[in-house]
Amino acid sequence: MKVKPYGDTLNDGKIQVSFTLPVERSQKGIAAAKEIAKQMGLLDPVVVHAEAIGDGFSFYILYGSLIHSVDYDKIQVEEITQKALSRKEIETLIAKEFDRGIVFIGASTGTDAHTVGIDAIMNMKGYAGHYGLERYNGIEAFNLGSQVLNEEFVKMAIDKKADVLLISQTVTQKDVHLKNLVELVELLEAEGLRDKIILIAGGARITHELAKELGYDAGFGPGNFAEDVATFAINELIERKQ
Ligand code: B12
Repeated sequence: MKVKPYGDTLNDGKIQVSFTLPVERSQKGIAAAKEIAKQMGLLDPVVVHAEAIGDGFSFYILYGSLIHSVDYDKIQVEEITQKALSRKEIETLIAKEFDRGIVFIGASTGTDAHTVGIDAIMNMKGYAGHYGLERYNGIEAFNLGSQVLNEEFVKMAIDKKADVLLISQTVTQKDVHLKNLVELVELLEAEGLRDKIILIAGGARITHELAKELGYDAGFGPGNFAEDVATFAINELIERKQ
């Protein structure tokens, strides 16, 4: 099945795009923005907003009809399909399967100062009505905060005998998140820990597919909560016990 975006009537291809150009706001800038939209595959682009944003830069919003479509049947994604258990179900499962607390250590690592994502997953009060891991019986959750160096993180994992490591990455400028995530995998491998630990990444631009590519067991983006992560991690621990 071929699909393309639509705005008014199905398959009209109508989309909105916005971008910044390193030129003054001017008629020439507007014409350049239109030309770029055409090269992107937009028919009849219209510039609906053009604004100067400081010396030598301008911002544009355009509408147009996209000529491209995709074959939806051919799209394949790697995703976590298991349905999240409730907090109570997870607590019962831990009590049944383990005679000890399960240790989760989390942090926003490297230079990343964004804490809201990892707090959403770990903190007692949780996020959007979903309690965080600190609230769960049977889980010992250690949230190390932000800007934690990978070396410190690994040391903590060893000291606390972590079962699960949670890494949050938000800043993606110059792909710094990729470098940082890969470095952690390499450090864990060097310590002989990688296979003994469940390694999970999360953040606004993290997908399960990307996380797997980088050597993680799973990745969680927006719309996921503590119970999604705990369900995955506890089921994975049970599977590895067998
Ligand atoms: C708040 C914020 C800040 C605050 C952070 C305060 C704090 N204590 O966290 C401050 C002001 C410090 C900040 C600084 C910067 N920020 Co900022 N920030 C934001 C903002 C507005 C909100 C992020 C947020 O809190 N989202 C809410 C949480 C709940 O969502 P989330 O992180 O996606 O988390 C969910 C999931 O992803 C997942 N999840 C997240 N982590 C994890 C981890 C695991 C293990 C799991 C399982 C799941 C999981 O679960 C959560 C719940 O569903 C965003 C813009 C936006 N609206 O998103 C920009 C944004 C992230 N920031 C950005 C930038 C560029 C910066 C700065 C570099 C700006 C600068 N030039 O100084 C600095 C970086 C500082 C640094 N060294 O990291 C950019 C990033 C762009 C990019 N592609 O890299 C954004 C997108 C803004 C933008 N449009 O430009 N920022």
